[in-house]
Amino acid sequence: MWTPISRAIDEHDRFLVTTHVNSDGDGLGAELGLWGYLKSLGKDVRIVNPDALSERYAFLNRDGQYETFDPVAHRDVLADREVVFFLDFSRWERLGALGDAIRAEDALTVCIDHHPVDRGPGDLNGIDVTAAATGQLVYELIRYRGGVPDRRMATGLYVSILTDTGSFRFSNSDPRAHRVAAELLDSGLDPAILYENVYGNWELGRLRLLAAALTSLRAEDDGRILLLSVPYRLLVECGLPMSDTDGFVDVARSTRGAECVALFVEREDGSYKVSFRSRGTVNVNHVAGEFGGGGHRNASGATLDGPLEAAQAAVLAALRRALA
Ligand SMILES: [Mn+2]
Repeated sequence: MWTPISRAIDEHDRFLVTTHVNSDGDGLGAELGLWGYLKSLGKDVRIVNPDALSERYAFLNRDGQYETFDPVAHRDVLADREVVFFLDFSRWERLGALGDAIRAEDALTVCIDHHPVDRGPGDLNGIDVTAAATGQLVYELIRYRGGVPDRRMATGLYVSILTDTGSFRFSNSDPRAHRVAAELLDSGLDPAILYENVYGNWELGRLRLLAAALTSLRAEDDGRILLLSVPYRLLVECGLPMSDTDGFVDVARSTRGAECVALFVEREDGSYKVSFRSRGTVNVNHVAGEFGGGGHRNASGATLDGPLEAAQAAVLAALRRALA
């Protein structure tokens, strides 16, 4: 899988690295790892993302390397890139307007991802659905090429695995993920400090958002299905981006007897970003697919139109079918 991608690294000098909208710890961490590695080879590399870095992950941005796409400011940068790396997503739509700007140029596209997809979006695709995180795949690519991540790269790659395994609690926390994490710690990282940076650094407003989400709880079918919601006006009141609701769905999922959970977060336009979680063999990747979304078997997402009542009714019906 790595041979053609490795060759593309050798044969080119100007790279762009990007991840999906609503960037998460895996996408951002994988970017930091790959960015650092390409720089260590003397390459010209930029990270340009479709939206701004969440305050939560500011600790990854010590070198100010994360740029937010601006169609005017980045026109020349995009025009002279030879290779664009897509990290942690497999659908062009997940790039928003940045996707159109990349399509308008003729750079080679390389996708590295672990989401299930029929056909990868890149000219080259390094897709492995058995990998716990995209950052783990970036690590394996670096090792394949004989490289060893330095502490800065290792920080990103460790955060990728930490966040996509739910702090080594999900079923993807397999021996391979643990082995890679252990090798990353060998570069001198302190796992307690990284954990504090990611999970011990909540703003007070985020606690208020969680409180609102929990207050909105609807328990259906004897608690086998849990629905939660966060209204847009509350995000505005708390001054926090939608990404600060990441993880709320996992809080609900820890309830005994809960087999599927759906969190509805309202966007400015009145549509809802819905995050799904399930246990065991209940497949919420299929459920998200019914609404044009996707993800993994036990964690997925989709967008639905409002109002909330109608969106929840549609999702409830789909979850009941998935449970049946
Ligand atoms: Mn991921």
